[in-house]
Amino acid sequence: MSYKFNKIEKKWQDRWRQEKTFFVSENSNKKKFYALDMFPYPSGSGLHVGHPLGYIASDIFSRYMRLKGYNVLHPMGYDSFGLPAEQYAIQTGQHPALTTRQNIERYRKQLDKIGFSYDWSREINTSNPEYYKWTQWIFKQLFNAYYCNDLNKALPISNLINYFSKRGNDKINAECDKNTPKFSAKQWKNWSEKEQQNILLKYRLAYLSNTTVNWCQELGTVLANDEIKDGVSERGGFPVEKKIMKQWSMRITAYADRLLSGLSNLDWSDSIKEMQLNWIGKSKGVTINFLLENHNDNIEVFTTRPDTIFGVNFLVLSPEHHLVNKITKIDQKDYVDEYVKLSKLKSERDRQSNVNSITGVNTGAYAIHPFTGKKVEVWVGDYVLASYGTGAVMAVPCGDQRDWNFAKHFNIKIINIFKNVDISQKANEDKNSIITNSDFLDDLTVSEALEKAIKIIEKNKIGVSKINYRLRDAVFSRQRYWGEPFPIFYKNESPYLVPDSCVQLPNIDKYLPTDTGEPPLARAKKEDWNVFYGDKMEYDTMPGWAGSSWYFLRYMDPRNDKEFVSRKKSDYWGQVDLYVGGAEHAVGHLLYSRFWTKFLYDFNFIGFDEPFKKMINIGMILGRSNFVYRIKGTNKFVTYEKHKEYQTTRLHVDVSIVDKDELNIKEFKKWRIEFKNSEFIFNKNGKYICGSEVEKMSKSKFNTQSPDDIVQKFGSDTLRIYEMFLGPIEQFKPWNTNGISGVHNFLKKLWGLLHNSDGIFTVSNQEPNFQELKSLHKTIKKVCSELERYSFNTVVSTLMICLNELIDLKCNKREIIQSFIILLSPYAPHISEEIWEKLGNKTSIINAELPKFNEQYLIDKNILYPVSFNGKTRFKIELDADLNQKEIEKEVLDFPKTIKYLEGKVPKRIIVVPKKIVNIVV
Ligand code: ANZ
Repeated sequence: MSYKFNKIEKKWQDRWRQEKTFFVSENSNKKKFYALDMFPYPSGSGLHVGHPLGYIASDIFSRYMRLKGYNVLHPMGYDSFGLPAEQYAIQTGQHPALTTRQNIERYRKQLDKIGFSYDWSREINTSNPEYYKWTQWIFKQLFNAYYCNDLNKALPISNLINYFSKRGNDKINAECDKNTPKFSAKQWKNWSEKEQQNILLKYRLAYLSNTTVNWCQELGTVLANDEIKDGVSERGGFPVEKKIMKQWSMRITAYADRLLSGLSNLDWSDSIKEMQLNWIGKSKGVTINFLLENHNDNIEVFTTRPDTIFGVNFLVLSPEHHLVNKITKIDQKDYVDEYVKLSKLKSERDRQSNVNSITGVNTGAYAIHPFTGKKVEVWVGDYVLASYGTGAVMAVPCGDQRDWNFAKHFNIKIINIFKNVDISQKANEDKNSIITNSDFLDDLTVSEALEKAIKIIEKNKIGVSKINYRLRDAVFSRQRYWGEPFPIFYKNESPYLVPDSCVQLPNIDKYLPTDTGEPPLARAKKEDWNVFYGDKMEYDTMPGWAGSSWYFLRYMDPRNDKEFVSRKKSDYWGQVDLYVGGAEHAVGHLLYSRFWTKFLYDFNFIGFDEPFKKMINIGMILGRSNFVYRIKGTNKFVTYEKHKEYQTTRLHVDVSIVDKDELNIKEFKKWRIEFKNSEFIFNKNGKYICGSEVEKMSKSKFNTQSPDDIVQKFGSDTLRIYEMFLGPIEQFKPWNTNGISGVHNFLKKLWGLLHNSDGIFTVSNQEPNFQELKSLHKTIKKVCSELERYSFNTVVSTLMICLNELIDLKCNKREIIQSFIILLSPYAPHISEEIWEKLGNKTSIINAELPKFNEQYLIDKNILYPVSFNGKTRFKIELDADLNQKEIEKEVLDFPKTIKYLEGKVPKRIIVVPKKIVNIVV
């Protein structure tokens, strides 16, 4: 019987489903292990071979940990709110819930065919109200909380209300908006409900505030910075402008320090840690006050280099700074207004990266230098960001490149404070404009000078030391339909929490903004909402990262309708022990879920404050794309060899109609209606050869390979092994199927070893010999040590070597095969279950025990004897070191190669030098 993988795989997938083989429960006295994949967004195009790479790795590891005796939680679900389903709904009018459901079904079918050991009874889906009611619940907890800087944790907002009514906010050390006024208990009590609510919003961890956003009128929504390219929307190329809008935000900045310090305990790649570190961007510095000339206000700047204060030439305000309007002199007003207007059109990224196009304008106002008492000009420049520090800088051209560029551009005289001339090279070029002036810096190192500067500044009450973070509060509002509704209603323009458990997404007629520019949910009439309170419901929905910030907790207790997760279950499963997924979420999902975990920990809802202990970032599988070259303005295509002779446009062509780079012309004409009558310029062999390139595997590049085809042709065990065999899991690697038949042959050879020529399963019950045990134990040792360091690809070659050795030894002995199959089972679970059953086992191989490695078999007891004929060495033979002369002679004479070299002659003499050589004289 040949290896009928299709039949075997179906049989076991059915059996696993029927017997609920992968069901896990927390009622276990085994040690737990939690292996998690970054759950997919079920897109309309289904899975390609790149998607399951990480899933296969985590599945192998989960199965391995089960064999090691752990109780393993290995769940899967869907991150199913998001833009593609909504776009599709806008185009076709189909409800996104419907397309999402269809896509999920398709994904599930594809996943099921790959033989994953997921406990599907724990499946979750973020767009299901049963799930998102708990996302809303977490939002409510965040709304009802503030951050206490004394205890360094989140606390109930009711504590704060209590405190305000007793003592105002004078002594409270809590995170709050910059513009929070000081007030007394008496003031608090005299305020209206609305005024009190407004104050509380300045403290809540989920809060509503005026935020500067990138508004795109045509798309009717706010865009993230990375959705804007060169000042226009990436999608559609529409203008984007800065606009102040009321938006929900999350006060993640309160957690900045804990998000930083927590990194040190995580077993994550250095590059991801580094990205989080930079994103959080902790800077120690000072805020310094500059009095304005003839004005009551003063300008507060943030600097990390207070030691350079004697080098201040001028101050620069960001265009959005609240003083710009107030202090600008009449004759400068038109210029300043125009400048402020123009800078609104630029994204923050453009403002910071365009070092060559320096822009700015003088306000005509002056500030007073706190030490020298001299006048310094106040400028406006968009390289200063409103949202960082205080939105104002003291410009020190001889210390800071951007200030230097600014000064040079506007011809401002540069002060040099570095007495010993060590200033930037450019400054040296222009010595005439340099005035030397320093007080702090004489003979001190930078850190000594800094320390001294801070002391003097604080003593003179000119400024205070301050830690600043680059991290911003996270905008949590989207003007979209297909996301979680907020559990919020408005009364008298103040937001309040909906008391019921869930606000469901109402049905609406169109998934577009209203004519007046309100979000799609504003289309819902009162009766369309399942609950309705106050004057109106919140029309924004939550961003994509809401549901994914806590999903790993829901898997622990997915059907609990009383709590988001019971404390007992989250205590049992604890942190994710192994998290597998791409590196693209480094500062999004991975930061937000750390933040929510810390928050839930503060309120004692869970007992750990970091979600993912160990993480592996999988490298992308790249696709090989093919191209055709269309001669501009024609429907004629020229072969790759000649394309440079013409002006052409390069177009992706579906790799499935290309064979070894040769285009199938017939299929090409059928592929798209516009190519029906296309003409071709062929190469000298009359062929059309396509260009090629390795790039990201993607539907839009027509270079995807579906796992379904491979499963159909070779089976999923082959697919699983092959994906691992491609190379180290963390590396980017191109997909090619050249080696796949080699992997498939490996499984066929295994099948062949265990079936006789009549196709009957046969194993021997003989005791294994030393040689066989040595091969097995070497393999046990290597498979385990490689897996423990997540080297999934090298395990495959180890198993292949072992099988080849067993075949050479003609070993089909039960004891050896049984252990080998257990080692293989995480990679090739179907064939392993089949053989396991044939070996007479009654329960699934996942309940087997990992074979124990025995060092004794690796101690080399054997000797490799060179065997020569008439003094000429012909081959080597491995023999037990304990054999005596007679036994050695017999082993050598019986050996097939000896018989071959004797060519039927009888040896005249056999010389055996024990432990050295054998020489046969013929
Ligand atoms: C004077 C100075 C002298 C500065 C010098 C640097 C070097 P990090 O380390 O990133 O925190 N800065 C402050 N607020 C800013 C804003 N809103 N937009 C743009 N730049 C801003 O950088 C802090 C430094 O960046 C501050 O220290 C300030 O320039 C500038 F030799 O002040 B420094």
